[in-house]
Amino acid sequence: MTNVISTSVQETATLNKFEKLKAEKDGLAVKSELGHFAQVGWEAMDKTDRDHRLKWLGVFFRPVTPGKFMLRLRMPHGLITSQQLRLLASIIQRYGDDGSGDITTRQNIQLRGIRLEDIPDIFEQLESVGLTSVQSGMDNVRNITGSPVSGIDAHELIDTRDLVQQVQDMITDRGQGNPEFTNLPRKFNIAIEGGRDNSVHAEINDIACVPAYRDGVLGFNVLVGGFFSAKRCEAAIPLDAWVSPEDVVAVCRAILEVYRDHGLRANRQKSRLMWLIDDWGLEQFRAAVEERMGRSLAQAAPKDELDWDKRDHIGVSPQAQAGFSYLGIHIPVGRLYATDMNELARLAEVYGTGELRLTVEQNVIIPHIPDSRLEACLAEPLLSDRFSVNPTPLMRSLVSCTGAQFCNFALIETKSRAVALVQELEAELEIPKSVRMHWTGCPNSCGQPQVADIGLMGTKARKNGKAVDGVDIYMGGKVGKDAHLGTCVMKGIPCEDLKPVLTKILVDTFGAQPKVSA
Ligand code: SRM
Ligand code: SF4
Repeated sequence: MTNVISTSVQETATLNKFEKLKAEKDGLAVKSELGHFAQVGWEAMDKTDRDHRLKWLGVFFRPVTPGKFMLRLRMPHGLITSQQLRLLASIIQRYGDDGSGDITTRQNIQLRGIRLEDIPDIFEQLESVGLTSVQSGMDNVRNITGSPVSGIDAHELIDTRDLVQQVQDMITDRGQGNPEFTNLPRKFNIAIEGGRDNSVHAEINDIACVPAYRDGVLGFNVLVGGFFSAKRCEAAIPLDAWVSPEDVVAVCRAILEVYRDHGLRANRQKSRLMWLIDDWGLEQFRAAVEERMGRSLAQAAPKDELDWDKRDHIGVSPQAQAGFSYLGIHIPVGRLYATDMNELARLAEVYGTGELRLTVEQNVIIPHIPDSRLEACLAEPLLSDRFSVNPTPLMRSLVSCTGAQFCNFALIETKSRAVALVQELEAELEIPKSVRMHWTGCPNSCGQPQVADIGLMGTKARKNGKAVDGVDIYMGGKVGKDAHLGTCVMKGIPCEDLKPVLTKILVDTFGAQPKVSA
């Protein structure tokens, strides 16, 4: 497969390990070798193909669980049908206790326990229901996010579902894999928001399109360069450009091409888009984007329309369509098993139209429930025995990255610890309103601690002269309108000492009170 990156970039950059492996062979090339890998097995196959290139197909070797791969799908806009969800359930079901799924912080699903020899068959099945996992890892564009209530939100400005699909189709050549965009300098995030409440955390994406009126016409202001990394975190900055919905695909393409051909490649710590913008200055960057588009960009509208607090969509909400509601179901830290997926699919079919949506808070929404069917739906055992539509204040907003259970970068276990600690805190405290706690197992910040009311980032702390599991604590993250990033307020708190520290924060800052025992 040809690699379209210009040779001059390859020649001039000091090639680090990742640039070398991409230059030697495009990641997508492994698509035609899956049969061979299945034959030789994961232990004998080429290590670079196994550990790195397979990620171009969304297949992740997990050093923590060797031989049991993770499959990261693409779920544009977080939209999924009951048929698709049932297929995902059937895929993990065959792996027994090893099989599970996680809803990710990008409205997406990752499957666990996958055997390499099953991948060709799984890919065929995914294709048959219109799903793909292509280009979901390494130096590719991640799942493209959009408001989870697009098309059903009475206050929505632009229905972005089609646009997000079009951008994904452009980047992945309709899910077949597109070598034009498989050798970016680094990962890349895109969000397209059409609602008023900034449901997608626009500010933490490399490209964010946010709704804005220009001369009375509704389109998008374009923000660029938002990202988190271990070394640096930045909110996106205005490109000072406004585009109509028809130009969204073109502007995304132009920015990606500029980034692909000019992004910094020598040092992976300095390869995200913002580093290029720093290097060139915004004016030069904007001019390069215009050149790629072959026309000048309109100046940004003076203000955008992100003027609401962020909603979490949990529980029942009326839809734009009279007589219908959507139901937000809380999935603790996004973890799903095959039985959960099948039950959620069943609920979507019985009470809705078979459609489901995923949120960046790792939850599920079932839309299109006739109001006359709500009572019966709410009485379903799944919503009392397993999940909730009215969770407790801390549990409601709990988000967590994968952590040590499956991720080799993790410095601590996150998901199970996050749930256990919330249960302990809620047993002792009355908490007047939801507090958004985000856990992330290492400084890569997949769990977005910087957007949280209280963010917890895994680290190694010292206690009695020994290294123990610990966290750095972030506070002050603001989401929705006027979003800004929180900052680190405490460092190196041992996890075993965390409960009293969080209790004090919840009491001092969030109005929590000790529960009066009966
Ligand atoms: Fe992430 C790498 C999981 C969202 C920043 N991320 C990883 C890897 C692939 C590392 C690895 O190979 O083990 C993790 C896979 C662990 C596993 O087995 O699940 C991983 N990231 C995740 C997910 C699953 C966390 C979650 O539990 O939800 C999210 C998947 C999203 C998706 O569907 O594609 C996830 N990662 C994020 C986000 C949040 C976001 O996009 O809003 C960020 C911060 C935003 C950003 O990227 O700017 C994020 N992940 C990173 C980074 C740091 C990037 C950097 O520029 O340095 C890495 C490390 C890297 O790329 O070198 C990373
Ligand atoms: Fe893994 Fe770290 Fe990302 Fe958590 S934040 S999923 S531990 S890379």
